[in-house]
Formats: sequence, structure tokens, C-alpha cells
Amino acid sequence: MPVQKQLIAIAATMAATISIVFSGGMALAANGQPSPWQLGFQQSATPVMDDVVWFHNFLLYIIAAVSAFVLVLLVIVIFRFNARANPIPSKTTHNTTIEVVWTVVPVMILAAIAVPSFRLLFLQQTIPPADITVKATGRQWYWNYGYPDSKFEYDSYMLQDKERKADQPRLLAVDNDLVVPVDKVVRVLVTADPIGVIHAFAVPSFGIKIDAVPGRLNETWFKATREGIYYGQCSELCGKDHAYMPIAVRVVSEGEFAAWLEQAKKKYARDDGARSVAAAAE
Ligand SMILES: [Cu+2]
Repeated sequence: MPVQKQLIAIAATMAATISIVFSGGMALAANGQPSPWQLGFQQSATPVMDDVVWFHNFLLYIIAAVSAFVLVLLVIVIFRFNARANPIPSKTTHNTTIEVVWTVVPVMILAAIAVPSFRLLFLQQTIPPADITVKATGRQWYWNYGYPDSKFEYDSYMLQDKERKADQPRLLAVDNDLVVPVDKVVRVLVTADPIGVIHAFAVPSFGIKIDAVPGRLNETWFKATREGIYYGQCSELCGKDHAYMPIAVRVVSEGEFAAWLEQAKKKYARDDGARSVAAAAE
């Protein structure tokens, strides 16, 4: 019975594929970076991203219910009201009740979506009093990070394969991370080289993505609730090395941050903006 064997083989392949996809999806626990066969978002590390994940799941339930309902209606129409099953077509027209229902119910669904949607938008857009401010400047093609309160800045380049340690992810790890303290509100000022192009600063685990525009200062914020390294990428097509200017944010304890800040002030002392000015003048 070759047909049966074929069917069994197909079923087995499908089951194997599904289990691989789901086991991989379940294994998405990798902190702050994508994982193979990942389903859904990267793990959230901020209150904003928690809400993004919640809103995403909420919408998923709504669209699944709407799609299933429309599918049921279609199936009913196809089988019950086709020409063969229904030789004498009904001339029914207008039904006030159903017209009210199909107007009011979608309005209620949209209102149910709008309320949490606007709440999330306001949460993202309203920057709470910041504990620390950092500035991210998109350049061709790397990021420059500044700590305006401490008056220093430094460049952050992607690590090439030969520079990378075994545990550092390819195309994401950088030489100098953006370092911030855990459980603190970090305001991020985002801009691009004044003589450059548009980039975008995005870190999926933090739920932030904002354009870096030459001559314009955008701002966003995050409050990381767990220590670790969180990766993002430039998210605006910016040129030939667009794919090679990743963002790495290292979230550390308050003590570690203070220690890092002290040594960074000395290490990057000469980069107190002089280079930006020089680069702009070139
Ligand atoms: Cu870019």
C-alpha cells in the first residue's frame, strides 16, 4: 500500500517539522538576542516591552476570533446558499437588527483595541524623569554613544568573525557596548551624523525603535529590569553596511555601572565631542 506509506511519511515529516519549530520556539529563552527557530518576540526586558507583548497577544486572540467567525459564515454561504442547494433564491432584503449588530459590534471591537493601544502609545511617548541620559548617534556605519552628563563619548563597531569570542553572537556583538544600570530610567537621545544618512536605533527586548535623523534629536526611553546584554540593529536602510552596525546594550548593577563610568571617563576623556565637531566640519 504505497499510498498509505506515503501518507504516513508525510504525516511524520509534518509532525517532526512542527515539533522542531515549537521546541525551537520554546527555546527562545536566549536573553536579549534572537534564537534559531524562534517564534514570537524576543524575551521582554522592560515594562514597555511587557505591554507590547501583552497587546500583541491580545490582538492575536481578536483577529483569530474574527477570522474564524468570517470563515464559518463563508462556509455556511458556500454550502447552504449555493445555486444547487438553493434553486429558488430568496429575495430577502434589509434586516434592521442584523444591520445594527454588524455596525455596533465592529465599533466595540475597535474601541476595545483602541484603549490599550493608546495607553501603550502614551507609555512609550511620555518619557518619565530620567535617572541617566545617553546619546546614540548613527554614523556610516557604526554607532557612537555619548554620556552627556559625564561629558564623554565613544564609538561602537561590530566585531568581525576573527575578533569575536565563541559566546558572542555573529553580526550582533560589538567592541564597545552601550552600558546602563539596571532598574533605572534611561533616556536615549537619538540622532545621526549631521552630514550622514538616516539610521534607526532599535532594541527588540526593550520595545524601542526610533529614527536617527541628521540634524534632529529624537528621544525614547527604557527601564531594563534584568541584567544582561541586549542586542538590536540599525532599522532604517542606511547604506552598504546597514546590516553591520548592530547595537549592544549591557545592563549592569548600579555598583558595576558606577565603576564602569569612572574608568570610561578616563578612557574616553579625549572624545568629549571634539571628534563630532571635527567630523561635521570635514
Ligand atoms: Cu544605519
